[in-house]
Amino acid sequence: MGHYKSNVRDLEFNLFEVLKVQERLGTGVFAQSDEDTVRGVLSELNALATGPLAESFEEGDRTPAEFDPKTHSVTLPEAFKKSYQQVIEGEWWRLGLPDELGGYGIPPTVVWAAAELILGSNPAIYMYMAGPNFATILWNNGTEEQRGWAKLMIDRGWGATMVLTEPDAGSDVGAGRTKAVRQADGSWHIDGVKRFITSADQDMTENIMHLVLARPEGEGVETKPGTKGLSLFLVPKFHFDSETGEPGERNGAFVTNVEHKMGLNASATCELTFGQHGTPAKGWLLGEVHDGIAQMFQVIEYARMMVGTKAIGTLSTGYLNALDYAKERVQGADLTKATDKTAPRVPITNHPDVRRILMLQKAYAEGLRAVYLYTGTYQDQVAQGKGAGEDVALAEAVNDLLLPIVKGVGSERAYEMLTLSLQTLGGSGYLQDYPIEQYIRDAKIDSLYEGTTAIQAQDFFFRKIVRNNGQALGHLAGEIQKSLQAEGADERLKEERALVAAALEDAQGMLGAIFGFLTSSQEDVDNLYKVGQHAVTLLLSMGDLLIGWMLLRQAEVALAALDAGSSAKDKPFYQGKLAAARFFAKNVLPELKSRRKIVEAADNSLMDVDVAAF
Ligand code: ST9
Ligand code: FAD
Repeated sequence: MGHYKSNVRDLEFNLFEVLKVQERLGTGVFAQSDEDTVRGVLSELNALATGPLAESFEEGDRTPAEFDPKTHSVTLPEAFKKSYQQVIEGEWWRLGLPDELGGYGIPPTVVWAAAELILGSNPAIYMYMAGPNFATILWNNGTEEQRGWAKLMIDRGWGATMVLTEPDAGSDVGAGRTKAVRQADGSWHIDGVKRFITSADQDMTENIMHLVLARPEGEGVETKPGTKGLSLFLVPKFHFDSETGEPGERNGAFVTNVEHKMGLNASATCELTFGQHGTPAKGWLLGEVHDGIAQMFQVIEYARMMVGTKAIGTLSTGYLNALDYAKERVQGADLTKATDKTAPRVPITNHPDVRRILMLQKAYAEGLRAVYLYTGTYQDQVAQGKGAGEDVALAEAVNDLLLPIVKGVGSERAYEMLTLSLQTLGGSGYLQDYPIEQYIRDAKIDSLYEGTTAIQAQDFFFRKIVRNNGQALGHLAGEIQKSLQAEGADERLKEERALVAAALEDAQGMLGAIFGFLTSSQEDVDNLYKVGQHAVTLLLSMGDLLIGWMLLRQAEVALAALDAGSSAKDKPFYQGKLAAARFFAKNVLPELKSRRKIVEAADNSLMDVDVAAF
């Protein structure tokens, strides 16, 4: 038995019973797919994920990627490579491609549901599958010749990387010093050292296309500071025949170190050095335009959604492993019989505190899954609207608003809840006999890469709310209000509905206070520090509000299904939906009130503390 416990029933519940993805299938850009295709995709991929993909999860951890400094090469464990080959041979990477590049015309909601299965069972495999997906960046932004390279990347199964970070440029990408100098043949020589680059070498693909941010300089090039001065260059590991893709000479981009990490050990995290080992690192400007950061953000937006989905998928399997254990583990007497030393010993699921931590894990795992899939519905709208030539500005803005929640809240809560998954197993959870300690180590990275939580929170407030004039947020609040006030709403959920309404009010109050700090910063610039102090609280609170709302919507669907007479198999599933919504509304949402009070009472005493006093 592999470690991975998927939840296809919940994926299908979200897709078909709550979000009604079937209404979009078979229409417009999704004309190729129908409900059977989608159920088939999930069921086939589930078999692969719980079987062959999960199989090498542990070995990838215990036998990490190996680095040979003499050849600048990385070798991965055999079992891991076998798992990777199976997902490649099954052509699962096609799921994320547009039709014209050989995709299946499946809505993004479904693609993300499918992605959860790979990301939950063996996330490093997903990371190495970047080639075809990143080829779409060349396809969408490249010259005619570069669009041909995109096809080669897909047809020949190349790997790909996103290369931003440098030793002195992490969150602050604009501090990057790697430079690019134009050559007479139109190519560029890249020079510099990048660090922490995922998949920068491996022994599974014939070539790797690095998507590199560097600062162009030289005659006729205007050198600008910050992110706006960066351009995106295509730097292959091997030069290749532009027509056939046949690899030729080695290019001068060499892996010069592989990091020893806390987790996600099968995913090679590399230092990548350009042009400093006797061979020039030749790159080609993407699309022949100096618009690197905007182009790279097309990759980053995808990767942020992926990281959130990875965290949430890991939490889900962590919870389900903990649940299985708890049902079997017998320890102690029922609390009501605790004084009777001869009372029968009971499964730990009888203990109120074990129930508390299990229900908290369940509510967050299922609530966050609902949030990422809900985000996917806006990506569906964007794809469908673009296909029909419609204005998709609002759907794009709502998707943009939700991304830091999926990524920032997903990663923070998943890590927090996974510690409760471990706690459920008692001392056994601390052992490598169970997968949870690895889940925790593998999931910690999710709040760090693709922008730390602090960066997500600032992105959420400054860019996605303030710069958008609150339009996307207004739409979302309107959707919540609308569903809370819907006619004929089930009276049995009245209390939960009131708690979600109160949470919405508290979240809006919190936002109002933070917005006030921003406005007053025009008179006293230090008030910006108050925004900075509380941005993460705002992000996490908005996340809790969305989770509470999603769980309530699910409970409404579940109640209707129970009323209609659900099967014996489905009954506990729907009852579980009700229980999670009730628990979350009563035990988590009221916390927003005190968080709001804290934010409203913000001062800058924290900023006045001398660093020496910390
Ligand atoms: C990393 C990689 O960490 C981790 C692992 C990757 C693995 C990849 C594997 C993928 C696998 C795929 C497989 C597919 C398989 C499919 C199978 C299917 C089943 N949104 O605010 P300003 C742009 S990588 C959009 O002034 P600063 C925008 O152009 C490293 N665009 O920024 C803007 O201009 P304008 C990740 C945005 O103060 C311009 O930037 N590193 C956004 O100069 C300037 O904006 C990070 O994430 C946005 N949200 O710089 C860095 N924001 O305003 C984190 C900005 O005119 N740091 N732009 O529109 C940040 O994000 C900083 O906030 C900063 C600040 C760098 C943007
Ligand atoms: P720093 O930016 O130094 O941050 C340190 C702390 O300060 C954090 O808590 C941060 O939140 C906080 N902080 C920094 N600036 C601010 C601010 N302005 N406001 C508030 N708080 C702030 N990069 C790539 O380019 N490609 C990859 O493929 C890639 N893969 C990675 C894989 C792994 C395993 C790791 C560990 C990293 C990877 N990265 C990659 C780099 C990753 O994106 C960065 O580590 C991340 O963006 C944070 O940068 P940093 O590590 O330099 O931290």
